Amino acid sequence: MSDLKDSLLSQKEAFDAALSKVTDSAAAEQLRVAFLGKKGSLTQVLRGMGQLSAEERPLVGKVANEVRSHMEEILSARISEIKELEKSHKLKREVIDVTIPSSYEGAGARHPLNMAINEICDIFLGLGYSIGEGPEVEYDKYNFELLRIPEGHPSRDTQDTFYITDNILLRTQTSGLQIRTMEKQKPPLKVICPGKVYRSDALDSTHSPVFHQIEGLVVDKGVTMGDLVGSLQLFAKKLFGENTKIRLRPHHFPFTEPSVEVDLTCWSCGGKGCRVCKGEGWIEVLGAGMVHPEVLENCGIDSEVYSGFAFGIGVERTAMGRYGIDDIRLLYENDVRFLKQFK
Ligand code: 2U9
Repeated sequence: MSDLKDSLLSQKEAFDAALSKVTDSAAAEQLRVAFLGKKGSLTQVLRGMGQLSAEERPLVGKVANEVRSHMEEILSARISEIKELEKSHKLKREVIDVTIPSSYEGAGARHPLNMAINEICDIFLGLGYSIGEGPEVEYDKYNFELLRIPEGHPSRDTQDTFYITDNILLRTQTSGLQIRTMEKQKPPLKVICPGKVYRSDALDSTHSPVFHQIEGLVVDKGVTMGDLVGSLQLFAKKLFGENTKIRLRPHHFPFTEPSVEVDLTCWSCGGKGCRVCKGEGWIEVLGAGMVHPEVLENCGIDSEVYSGFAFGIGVERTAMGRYGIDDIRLLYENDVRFLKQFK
């Protein structure tokens, strides 16, 4: 009996000594398991009680209970102390010095291309158009076929593009979106589609293999070239000022007939001729035309009943004119010294 009692007391001493070295929660838990756990050393000692006589058992049991309660109490007191200490260390570690000078560089600015897109879209929203957006990865059918640009057509060369498979490509124009709109909705239709387009062009001061377009489409009964000219005239005045005039030159696009290229009076000299317009007085900004009847029919629209006009605006060119940028590459380099100027 006295052996067991001695073991219990030496367990207590060993526990007290070990506890005095415990400084964190993990070590406290280890200690609990080592002494009080199922396989802990105190538990092992208590197993020996089965061999004691009926008289001895309550006496040793009393000591055993005292030792166990003692261990549990001082361990839980130590754990509370450690928790408090850990909390105060954490608070000290995470303290934020609000007096340290900030590395904040100020709010960013909208990119000039997005500024131009927003400005142009706002004008057409004001004219009752809705805005459509669609996939940059497009089927050949939507990018070329339904727009009267079959395989082998020379205009596929000028729009040489990046193919993903034989019939899936990076769109060269946003027109696929207008086709999808016509397939889904019956006229009257008035949409503009802004977005990125891709062509296999080398990068220089005026060309980029990725650029932005805004294409517009209006389809209704009795839409005429006069409506197209009036709409573009209004657009030019809103974007570049009341004195801006437009000039139409005959052109060819497979998807419109007749087709035109549209020049605006130079935003720099107002038409007199200067360095910006290379002495011309005019700057080419967009292309347009009456939607080819076959394109309407390709989308299930009766070309005997409906007609429409379409136009395409090069966003880079417009932004460069609007904000006086002389090299397209500046728009893609993301140099903050350049971008900061548009705040
Ligand atoms: C449908 C039918 C016709 C869209 C049009 C142009 C003329 C045009 C250029 C402007 C500068 C491309 O970004 S650019 O290089 N675009 O000249 N785009 S008419 O005609 C359509 C569109 C959709 C269903």
